[in-house]
Amino acid sequence: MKAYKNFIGGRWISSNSKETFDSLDPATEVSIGKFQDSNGLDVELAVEAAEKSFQEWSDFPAPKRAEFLFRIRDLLIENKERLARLEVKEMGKVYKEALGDVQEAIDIFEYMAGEGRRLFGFTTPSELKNKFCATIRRPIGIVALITPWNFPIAIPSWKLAPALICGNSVILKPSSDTPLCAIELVKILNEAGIPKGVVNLITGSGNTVGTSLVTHQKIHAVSFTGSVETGKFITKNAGLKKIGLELGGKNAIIIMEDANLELALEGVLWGAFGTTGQRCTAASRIIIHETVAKKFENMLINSTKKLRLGSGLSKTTDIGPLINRKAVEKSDYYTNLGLKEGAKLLIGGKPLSSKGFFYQPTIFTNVNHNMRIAQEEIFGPVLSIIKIKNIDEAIEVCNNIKQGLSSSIYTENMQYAFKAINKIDSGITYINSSTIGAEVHLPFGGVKETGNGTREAGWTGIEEFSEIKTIYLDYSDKLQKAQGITD
Ligand code: UN1
Repeated sequence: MKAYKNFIGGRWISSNSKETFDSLDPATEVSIGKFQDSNGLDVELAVEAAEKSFQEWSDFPAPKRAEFLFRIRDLLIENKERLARLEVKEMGKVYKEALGDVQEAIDIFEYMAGEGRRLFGFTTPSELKNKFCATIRRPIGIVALITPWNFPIAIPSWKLAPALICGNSVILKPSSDTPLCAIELVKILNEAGIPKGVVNLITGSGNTVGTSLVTHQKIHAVSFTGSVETGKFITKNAGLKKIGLELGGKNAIIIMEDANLELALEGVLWGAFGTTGQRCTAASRIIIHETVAKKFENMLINSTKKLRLGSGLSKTTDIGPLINRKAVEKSDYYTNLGLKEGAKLLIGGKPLSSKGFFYQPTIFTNVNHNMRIAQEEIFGPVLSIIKIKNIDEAIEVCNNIKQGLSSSIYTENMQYAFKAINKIDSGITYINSSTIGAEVHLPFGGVKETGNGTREAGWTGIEEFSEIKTIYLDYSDKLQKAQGITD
């Protein structure tokens, strides 16, 4: 069994702990490799390496840093199929979705490479004569990126690309469920010639490696995608670091009485069962007008029956496995809870008995919006249908959750659409499309417990990974005092 190493200061090295852990193929439960179960000492080494590299890297003009990012984009294109196959093996998502995941990485490196020739500050008039005011962007320093398993190439890339173009040095800690995807991504960054020590990768537990990164004095920013619980831990323990958080969602699709039901059906299947429900943006609640609910339920049951579970590498598979045994137990726990709470199970509700972490696509109806299955993030293929009487009730139910990442409404009515745009408490609202499929040049993130107000990707990704400096340049040759002070 191959043992993979950490990448520190441009070298592949073993952890000081001498311990390893396994990453399993979720479709077969077979280990795909051993990985370093790193400790605080490894974090120290990575911080030293990042510190050493920072000056040289941040001194490169940003358009020159961009050249590395364009090369990474090209290498990702060359390796797209290989990386997607690897991703299916380690994470389980179906091949076409894995290709999409790698494509998202390609897109963000391309976008952020373009930022190398922008990284805009602004100029604005001074209140005084012969004085010039402007802002510029500077890197933050050493930044820690802590990434999840559900987009094991795309999400590290969402963070790496802006962090690098802004001139930061980076320590990446990937999820212990998908360390190999991160290693292969970092190999590509290395092949593109990123200078030694600028990108470091440490595998290991959140408890040990994550905590060491979050609390380290020399690390000035942490970007994290994952659970609300860990997000709260980071907020409590990171001190005065700049923190970017992308946490959970309990996203809803609203279907109004005038909706194109065929179109809504496709959107629900894609949003609820795509990636086996394991996206922060996944739709886990359908909020539907009572007059079309019965008809839509029948359509949904018929289509769900046809979905085939299996290995993501098989062409006939619609739904891959969940990430691990715990995820299967969680989906099953919520199914049993839904039954206890009095919801009606329409279809699914069981793990498969075969090898692999498979769970049937599961749909509940007659769900009351206060039930725990309609309130808590399940991160599996378990969907709740809630009936409503009008648009105001739909929006109230939609907002009656702790988080607010994505949302969607199916309607032909402009007033309904604009009510959704203006009144739904979420970072993203789709009209006549599912809750998933965000594009990299637009801000990504959410409100309430989904985060702390930061947005990833697009221009906002630059804001996450840079500091603004304000410049006052006085060319009057005398001391001018602002705020009207004359002597
Ligand atoms: C996530 O699940 O954290 O919008 C990210 C989407 C994807 C990204 C999901 N582009 O569904």
